[in-house]
Amino acid sequence: MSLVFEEVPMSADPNCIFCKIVAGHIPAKKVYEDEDLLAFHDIAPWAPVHVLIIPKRHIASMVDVSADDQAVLGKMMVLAPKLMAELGVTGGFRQVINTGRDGGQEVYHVHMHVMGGPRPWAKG
Ligand code: DGP
Repeated sequence: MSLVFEEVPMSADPNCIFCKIVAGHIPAKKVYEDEDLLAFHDIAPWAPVHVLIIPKRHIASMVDVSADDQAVLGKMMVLAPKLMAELGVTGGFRQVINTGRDGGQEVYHVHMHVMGGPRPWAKG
């Protein structure tokens, strides 16, 4: 007789602020949501329009991504220009992912900063 253990994916970290936003335990100004992604306005914007696009599944940083994450990371890239257009950004935008201490990452849940609006604004 063999025991079969169901694999439980590590999809949320109870200590992660972005997982709490995904779960609705912390409010955020959401601009997009589907089964894989959430996008919301950054609480401390560097640009006139500054949103964060995150995978709902907890991935601590870009050094933790695997081949299984390719589709969701691609969705984040494809969503960015659509969101900027919806938010009225017409002159272009920047996409930034900070990774690790030396990359300036403060929140350890993968997120893409998408920043647009009239310049000048700080490069961040
Ligand atoms: P980074 O340095 O790349 O880890 O950027 C983290 C960003 O997350 C930073 O620009 C501020 C933003 N942020 C941190 N906590 C919250 C929060 O509770 N709500 C929102 N909307 N943004 C947050």
